[in-house]
Amino acid sequence: MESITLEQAAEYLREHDKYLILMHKSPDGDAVGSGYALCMALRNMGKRADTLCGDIIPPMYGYFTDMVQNEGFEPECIVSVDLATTNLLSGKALEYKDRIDLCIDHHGSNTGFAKYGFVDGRISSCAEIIKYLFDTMKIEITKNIADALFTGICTDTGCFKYSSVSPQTHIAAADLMEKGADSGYICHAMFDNKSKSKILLEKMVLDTLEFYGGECIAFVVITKAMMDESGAMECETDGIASIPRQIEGVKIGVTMKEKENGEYRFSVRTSDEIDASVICSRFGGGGHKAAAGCSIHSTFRDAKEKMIAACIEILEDRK
Ligand SMILES: [Mn+2]
Repeated sequence: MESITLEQAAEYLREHDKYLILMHKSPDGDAVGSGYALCMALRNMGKRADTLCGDIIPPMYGYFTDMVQNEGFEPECIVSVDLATTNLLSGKALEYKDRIDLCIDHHGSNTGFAKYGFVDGRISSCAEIIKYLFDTMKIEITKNIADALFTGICTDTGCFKYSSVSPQTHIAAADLMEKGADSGYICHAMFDNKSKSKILLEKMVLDTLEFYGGECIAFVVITKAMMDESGAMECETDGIASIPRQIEGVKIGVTMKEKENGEYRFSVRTSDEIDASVICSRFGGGGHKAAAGCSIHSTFRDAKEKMIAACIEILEDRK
C-alpha cells in the first residue's frame, strides 16, 4: 500500500467517480458514520457513491442513514473506511477485498491491503480523519454529515473518555456541533439508551463474571443461549465488552463470545499501561492499545484457558 497524505486522498476523490464505500462486519458507529458521511459528501460533489456492509446497519443509526439509499451502479473505485484488515469484511463486501483502491483508517494495526492509504493510528476515530479530509477538500458539512461524523467520533471515544481523545478531537466535534450535529441526542442515543433485551443480556453476562490474575483480570462470557433467551441483537453486544474493565482495580477486561462452529470471539479492554492489541495479536487478531479483539477456534474451555494464560503472562511481564 502506498501511504498518501490527506491532500492526496482529497485529490484522488476529486478526480475519480463511481465510488463504493466498504464498512466492516458488525458495523459500529465509526464505520457507519464514516461510510455514510463520505457517501453523502461525494454525492453533494456531484459524484456517484454507494455504501456496502455485509451485515445489517443497526437501526439506531437511522437518524443519518435513513435518508441515504443505494443507487446500485457498477463501481469504479473501492474505498474502505475504519477497516483494519480485509478479514473484517463480510457478505457481499468480501467480493471487493482484493481490489480496494483507497483506505482511510485509524488502526495502527492496518494491514495495508489497499492501493493507496491514509492511516493514522493516533487519531481517535476514522470519522475524525474524514472530518479533516472534508476540511482539506473544503466540503460543506451539512447537518446529516455532521450527525454522522459526530456519531463516529463519540462512539469510538466512549463518549470522549478514551486516551485517544486529543484537543483537536474536541475542536473537530465542536465544529460539527456548529454545523448542526445534535450532540445531546447522539450521546444519549449511543450511551444512555438500552433496549430491554440488551439489559436482560447484560444481566446474564454479569452472572458469568470471574476474576483471574489476582483480580487484575475480569472475565465474562456471552453464549448463544444467552442471545436467544434475551432476544438481543448481535449489534447490542457491542457495549458489553467495556463492562468488565469498569471494575475498580481491573487492568484487563475480557469478554468471550460464542460464535458458530467452535469459534470464540474475544474482546479485550485494558487500562493504560497494558496493550490489548499485543494480547490479541498472539491469536491473529488486533486493534488498539486499549481495545482489541481476536478469535480462537477450539473448545470453550481451551479457548478460555489460552486467553487467560496470555493475559496473565502480559501482567507478569510488567513486574
Ligand atoms: Mn474506528
